Amino acid sequence: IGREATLAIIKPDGLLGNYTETIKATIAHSGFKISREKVVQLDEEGAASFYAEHSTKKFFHGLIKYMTSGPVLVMVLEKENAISHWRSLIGPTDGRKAKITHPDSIRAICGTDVEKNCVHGSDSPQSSEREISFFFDIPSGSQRGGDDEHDEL
Ligand code: DAT
Ligand code: MG
Repeated sequence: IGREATLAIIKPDGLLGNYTETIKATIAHSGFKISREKVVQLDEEGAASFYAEHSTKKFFHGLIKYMTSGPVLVMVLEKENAISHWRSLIGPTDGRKAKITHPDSIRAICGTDVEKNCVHGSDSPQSSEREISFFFDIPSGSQRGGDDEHDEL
């Protein structure tokens, strides 16, 4: 298994609640390299497109409202097994349940409930490729996701 890249997002409540330093310390201690990062204010269209797979779910509207409620910090994390390692560090989707079943996970520390869960992680190589190119230029130069003026903070 070679080096892999995954997309991580610190969602609006995570940024607002000053969890960025704690989360970045976990990222560094766990051996990831942050190869790209930027702060983005998603609009409704962008958030809906990013979460298109959930567009028929009843929580979709709330999810879009939450994800557009303030800026997010988007990062590309690289290491061996980055996708599954980051998913295991963030813990289960429901931040409230995470506090009981995975108390050391990031969502247990900064998540509130199943909607406001503070962080995102790609769930497969296919989604990580799609999600990274949604926010960042890929080397061939195609553009998606907008707001690239705020690249590389
Ligand atoms: P994950 O973010 O763990 O991959 P997911 O892809 O199933 O979870 O859902 C995407 C986001 O949608 C999730 O981070 C928070 C929100 N969400 C998921 N299930 C929900 C629910 N039952 N009620 C409210 N929001 C939900
Ligand atoms: Mg998901």
